[in-house]
Amino acid sequence: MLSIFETLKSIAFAVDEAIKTEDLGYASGRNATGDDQLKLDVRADGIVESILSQHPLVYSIISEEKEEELIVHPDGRYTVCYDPLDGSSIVEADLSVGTIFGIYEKGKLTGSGLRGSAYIVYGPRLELVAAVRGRAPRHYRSGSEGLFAVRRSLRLGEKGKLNAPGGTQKYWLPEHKAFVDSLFAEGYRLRYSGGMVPDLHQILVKAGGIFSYPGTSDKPEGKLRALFEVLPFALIYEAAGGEAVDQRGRRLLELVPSSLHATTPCFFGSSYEIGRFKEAYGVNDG
Ligand code: AHM
Ligand code: MG
Repeated sequence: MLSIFETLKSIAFAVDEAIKTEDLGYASGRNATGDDQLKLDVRADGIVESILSQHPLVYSIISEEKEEELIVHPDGRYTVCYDPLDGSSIVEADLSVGTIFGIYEKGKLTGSGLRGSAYIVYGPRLELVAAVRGRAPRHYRSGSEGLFAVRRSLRLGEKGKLNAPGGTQKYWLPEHKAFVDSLFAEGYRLRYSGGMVPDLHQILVKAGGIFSYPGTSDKPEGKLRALFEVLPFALIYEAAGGEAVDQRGRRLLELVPSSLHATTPCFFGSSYEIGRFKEAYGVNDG
């Protein structure tokens, strides 16, 4: 597992270089979910595929940008699900974007099969966060010697100050609007860029708050994909001492996605905010 995390560092530098220097226009295709693809989505996908597929522990890779699983080492142990360029719609505005990885036991593409996860943030600095279950996530930041680990591991406090509410407000359910309004009434600050990687990273680095992407009247199952986006962050938030639940208050790490590209409502935060969410929605599981 640790050697896979090492491989992600090379991916970080290669994709960062592509974002900084390559064409931002649209490609001719659409991805597996029907989104228009940027040339950069395709390029980032190619970089991740070519580097990850060289690692002998990787049995297969599955990209958010592709329909099918690609088996690369039949004797390998893990399936790596990845979103090569999350938030690509905001890259033209030069906002931070990211790459997300979920490392699953081969044949177990479920919350319980997830063994480790990581994400890269392409911002003013290049950063990487990697975690296995039960150990505080390690935070790496770029410097003159490449990517180096910062001394402090990431840990969420009991309560934060930031609120990152996703989805189109017009379609929020009344209980969601009441919940978000109640946090602002308590003094929470809005921090939402439209990129889940920097938005969730900010809450982790500042040690508390909540990110939500709920089920809405137009998208009852939310927008974010379970295997590529939601479960990897669920592991990282739990490893940091926070919580990650679905709209019924169930732990996301117990989720069994119905298909490779299935989406799920998701709420990530420190324990106070997740407790407030459960009260507002009248859910107690988990
Ligand atoms: P993408 O994988 O197509 O880039 O979409 C995922 C992104 C997340 O990073 C972000 O949290 C969300 O979409 C923003 O969606 P919205 O604009 O509906 O708030
Ligand atoms: Mg994405």
